[in-house]
Amino acid sequence: HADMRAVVQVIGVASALGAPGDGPAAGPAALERHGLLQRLKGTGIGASWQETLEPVTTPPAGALMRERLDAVGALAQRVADHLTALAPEVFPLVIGGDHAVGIGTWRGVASRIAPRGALGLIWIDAHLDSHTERSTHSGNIHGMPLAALLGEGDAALSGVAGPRLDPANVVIIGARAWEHEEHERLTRLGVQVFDMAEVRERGMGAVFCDALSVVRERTAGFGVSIDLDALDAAAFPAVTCPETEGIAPDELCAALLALRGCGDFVAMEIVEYLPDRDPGGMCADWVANIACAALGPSTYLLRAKEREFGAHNYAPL
Ligand code: HAR
Ligand code: MN
Ligand code: MN
Ligand code: MN
Repeated sequence: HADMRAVVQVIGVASALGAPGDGPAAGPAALERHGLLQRLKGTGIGASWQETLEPVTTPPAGALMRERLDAVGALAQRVADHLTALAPEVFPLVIGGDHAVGIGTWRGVASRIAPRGALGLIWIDAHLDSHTERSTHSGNIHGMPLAALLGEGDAALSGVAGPRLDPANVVIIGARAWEHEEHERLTRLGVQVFDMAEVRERGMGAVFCDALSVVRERTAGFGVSIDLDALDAAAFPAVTCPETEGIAPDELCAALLALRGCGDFVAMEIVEYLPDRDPGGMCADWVANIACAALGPSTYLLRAKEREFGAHNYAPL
């Protein structure tokens, strides 16, 4: 496939089922209004926004864990089914919603590529998202999606159709806030964590390069899940759980450019955008920069288009 990203399809998931407030549900519509699709097209790739999915049921505030797990599981199944049904040449870009939507995204993407092999996943996040309903301190399900994808915890989440991720094919980048139970789970399973201290010490570029090697080695394809709270809260405040001392937005964009050359990069997800905390749209601009850095045309394709149309007509970022 010479130009797989010719057919990026944006899929919004307007859900806050996993978050403590309902703010993240407004993320897809706000980013759409702010011109995310136009920015993607401006890089020279083909892109469309066909769909924004919504929760099947929304339990009332203060609902029991059982009811909330079932609602998140039902939505995840719907997202997974939607992705599984996409034409093979489509590259999905899922826009959350809180990070619990990732359960559906990555089970669906793993199902798509299952005939060819296993899925690798880079999880960029300030948090580890590896609690179960038994170990959680907050009760918020957006703290559980990675555990569920690895097959741990309540069957409503871990039993969503599609292959479980193999811990050997998963890495986390940017973590700096976690509870001991989730760290112990990842250590037991053998998931590699490039925490924020390591990013600071070695640089985002070097860490991202190592992460790519891990998720590409034994797999047929890999995805990238970006929780925007991985970014430094001072530069990017528009998230539910802001954490200081994070990745600089331009530093993330620079690293993501490496994805343009990866023919086995099969899907991306950007979650936890909170429009309430972005009155000027500064963070929405960063979300577009992030998507364009990762999904813009490969340098090879850009050079070909420059030869055809002239360099000034193509702005890769
Ligand atoms: N570990 C904390 C909890 O379980 C914080 C989880 C925050 N999760 C997200 N997505 N915002 O990463 O509540
Ligand atoms: Mn997070
Ligand atoms: Mn997360
Ligand atoms: Mn959050």
